[in-house]
Amino acid sequence: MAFASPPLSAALRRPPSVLSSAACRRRAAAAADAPANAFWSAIARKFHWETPWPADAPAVAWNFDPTAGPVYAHWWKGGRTNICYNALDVHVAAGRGADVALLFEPNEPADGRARSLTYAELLEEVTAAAAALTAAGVRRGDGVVTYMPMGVELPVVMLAAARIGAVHSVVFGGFSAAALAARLAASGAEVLVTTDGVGRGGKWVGLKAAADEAIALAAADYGHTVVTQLVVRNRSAADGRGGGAEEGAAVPMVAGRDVWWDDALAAAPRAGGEVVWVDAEDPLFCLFTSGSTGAPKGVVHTVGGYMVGAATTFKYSFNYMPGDVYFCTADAGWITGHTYVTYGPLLNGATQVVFEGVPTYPDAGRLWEIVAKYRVNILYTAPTALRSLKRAGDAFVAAHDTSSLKVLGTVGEPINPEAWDWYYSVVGASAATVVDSYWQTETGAHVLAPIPVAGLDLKPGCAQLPHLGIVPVLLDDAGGLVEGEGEGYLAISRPWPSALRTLLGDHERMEATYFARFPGFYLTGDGARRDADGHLWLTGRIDDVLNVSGHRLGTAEVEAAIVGVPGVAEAAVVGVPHPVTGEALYAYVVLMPGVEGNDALRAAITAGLRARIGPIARVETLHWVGGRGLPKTRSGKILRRLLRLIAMGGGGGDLGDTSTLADPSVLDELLQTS
Ligand code: 6R9
Repeated sequence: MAFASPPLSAALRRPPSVLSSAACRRRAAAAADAPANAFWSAIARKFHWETPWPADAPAVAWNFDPTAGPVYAHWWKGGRTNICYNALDVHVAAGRGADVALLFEPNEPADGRARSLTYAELLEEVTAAAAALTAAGVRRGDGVVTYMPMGVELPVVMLAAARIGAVHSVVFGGFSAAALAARLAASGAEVLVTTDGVGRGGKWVGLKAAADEAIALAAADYGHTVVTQLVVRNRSAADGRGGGAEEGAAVPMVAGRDVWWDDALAAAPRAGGEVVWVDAEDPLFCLFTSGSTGAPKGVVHTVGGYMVGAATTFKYSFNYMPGDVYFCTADAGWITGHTYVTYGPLLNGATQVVFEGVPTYPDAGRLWEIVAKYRVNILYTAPTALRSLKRAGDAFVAAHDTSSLKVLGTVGEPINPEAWDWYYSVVGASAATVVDSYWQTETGAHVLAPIPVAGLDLKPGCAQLPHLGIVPVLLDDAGGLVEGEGEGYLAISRPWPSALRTLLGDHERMEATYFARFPGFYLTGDGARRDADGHLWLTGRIDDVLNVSGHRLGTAEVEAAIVGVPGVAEAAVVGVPHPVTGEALYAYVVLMPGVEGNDALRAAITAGLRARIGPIARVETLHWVGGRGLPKTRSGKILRRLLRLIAMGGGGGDLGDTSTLADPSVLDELLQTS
């Protein structure tokens, strides 16, 4: 076992009881800090610290109340460590270098690219990669952006950046050039690491061409220069110079800027890959995610707390035992791939499968084939994947031996009881436990989960219990605590190690988004209900964030992309339930006078969304709005509640309170056109 931890009971605490004033709440919080500090510090000490944090300092110093001063939470500040060293060197030094770290499974089951890497081999690759980044000018605190598919190289680059104290910003390979350009500029990174392309299902997706376009856009639109682009060779022609985006075709390289990854590694000096010891509160990465308003937010996580949170939640949520084989289907372009592919498993010295492809290619048995091939014990995937695989039929599961499975994790959105039952009874043959993990990019690690060792009766569709050291509360509109059974805004009342520290370049936005409405609490943006057993059920977002196939999309960014299409005057987007993707986009579009809503305009909107965001932003239903426009209040606020009801079929004729509408006749028109 990579590290042992104190008993679970120390951290499985109930929320504090009713507290009457903010001052009283703060006093109680300070008193409640002591056991939590001791608990987390006991775990933190299991890691390697080059310099321990000051002995007389508390584990955490914090303030969640913006009316009392800046919001912050610092864990083990002053201690110096390195997360890459803890994920790799520690295991090799302890004689576990021959243990398998990564089992790479390619998109095509039998194309000969499957390979495995031991901890010693992974350390060698990461050390060389760190030297290559150093040679490219990357130093402690600098940004490195990646735009890569899932594979071995993505975690290698992330770990290499961490090794030299750089800050990685992974941009999902499915985002468009425009989305990448905005993130490149926001991150300030001068080094971009990309890939020639990747096979995804039956298609070859060229990434280098989009990366080139993004670099040009970043320069033109934001005045931002990418100095070096490192290009991982996946399957471009071996000579690699000049050509297109087809699989096996050559890729054009810009002299002086673009360097093949393997050339960079070969040329990298032996020195330069050494571990750079950083403060626990140095930034580790920035990951962009969608908010309810404006541009995507760059969520910043720091080294020490994130390391402790990622490792601890991986171990307990999945009841990880040495020797277990773990398989998470997430792409490291999302937070799940950061915490539960790159960092959590490796910090525990685990063996994991890294999968390049999709669950439905060549057929819907692909995941079960991988489970059987590697005797996977712990599987972690998303409800949307389960729903589409369930639709394909049980025979795909039955064709493979999945009896090695002991833990079945799910994440990304609420799991509907039908998908849960199928996961439990068909995939797990009623012999494995289902762990529905609730968390967010901002929380860095699991927040609610039915931890298997807690000996719980599982409830399908319920994330159930607070994770270690998490104190969730439900708040009502006035900010009062909802005690006992009831529903409210899900918030967290005390700091936890892997919490976000800030939003890149905009600390005020971080305070405004998560702390201003209910001072003293981190507001998740989700609603939840507490049942008679005290278990928590997520009820969905309470803001304008949509969740399509487990991917977060802000209504504002989708609407901006639609309004950018010539002929469109205004747009409003809502989410409606969908049997496979969980939620689907339903867009109300108001056209310019004289413009007609037809197939050509529909195609232009689809293309506009792809260009501004990427293929994940797909509108399921387009609703051309008539001359009366959208339902608005007198102050011009769009009444999304009404739009949601109409999108779902008109609420059976009952639209509830419509008295705030400036012009009630818009409703009749919308109902007639739907
Ligand atoms: C890890 C991740 C976060 C949002 C979150 C919530 C939804 C995630 C969930 C869940 C119900 C679960 N969400 N897991 N809702 N049950 N088990 O997905 O991060 O991309 O930041 O999304 O996803 O709405 O607020 P992220």
